Amino acid sequence: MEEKITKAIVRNFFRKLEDSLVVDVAIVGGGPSGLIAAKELARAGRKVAVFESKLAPGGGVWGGGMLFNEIVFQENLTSILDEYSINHAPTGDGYVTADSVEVASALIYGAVHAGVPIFNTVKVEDLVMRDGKVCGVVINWNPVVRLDMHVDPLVVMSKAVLDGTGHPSELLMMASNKAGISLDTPTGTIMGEKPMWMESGESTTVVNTKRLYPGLYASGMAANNAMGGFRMGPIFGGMFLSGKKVAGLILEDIE
Ligand code: 48H
Repeated sequence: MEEKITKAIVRNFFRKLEDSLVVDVAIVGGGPSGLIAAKELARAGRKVAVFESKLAPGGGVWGGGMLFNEIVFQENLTSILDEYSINHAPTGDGYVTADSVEVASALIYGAVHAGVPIFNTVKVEDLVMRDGKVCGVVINWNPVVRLDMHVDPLVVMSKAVLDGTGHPSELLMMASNKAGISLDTPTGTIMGEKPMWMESGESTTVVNTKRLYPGLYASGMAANNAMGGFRMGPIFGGMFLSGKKVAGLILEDIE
């Protein structure tokens, strides 16, 4: 029995990995915007893989507000929650609340069930760039990176790469600092996230969601950090809309 169980896991994991070495879209970060984009792109028939450095995808959803595990959405966006069969309760003043554990697990299930492999505990540590375009990601086990082990990474090639890494916008940082390229921001560099202003942050998250360089897109807080948007705390409508928007932009570009 021991041999069968081990063989089953090894075979199927490597089948999944080998099948994901060349994809249409490599999504980096399994936060809400990345997971929503993943499901949308897979539903549109694209080959997608998500790379998430933590053991549990879901990003900043799980913790709700200050570890109170509820998050808030605009009442006019409940159709997206309904799409994922997420329960929600009206606050009576234009918003709804949802259990953050239910939201995180629904988004993860939504992506995986749509056919997207999520490689958890895998950190993207670099980009592949060729002829003025981002065309892949460099991956390693996160524990290897955290333990500072001197281990060379592997590579996944893709037509598009999404930086869904949240506040630090890690991939855009790499592109800007390491490759020295000019991003499509007013300064050509990462402008830096601004302080809390919920209303502005919610709307600019969607506006800021865009292609920043050929082959390289940003969603959610990564897009806000790049474009100098305000933060918005534990309201997630903007993150959901950002994931949907970036999926549409990528689809248009890689058609
Ligand atoms: C692999 C990586 C890497 C890497 C990071 O932060 P997230 O939840 O992402 P968003 O932008 O979809 O959602 C933001 C939201 O959760 C939030 O923080 C809000 C609304 N904040 C408002 C406020 O005021 O603070 O998820 C990003 C994910 C995480 O799971 C990281 O572990 C992962 O990306 N990640 N994965 N390789 N190099 N870097």
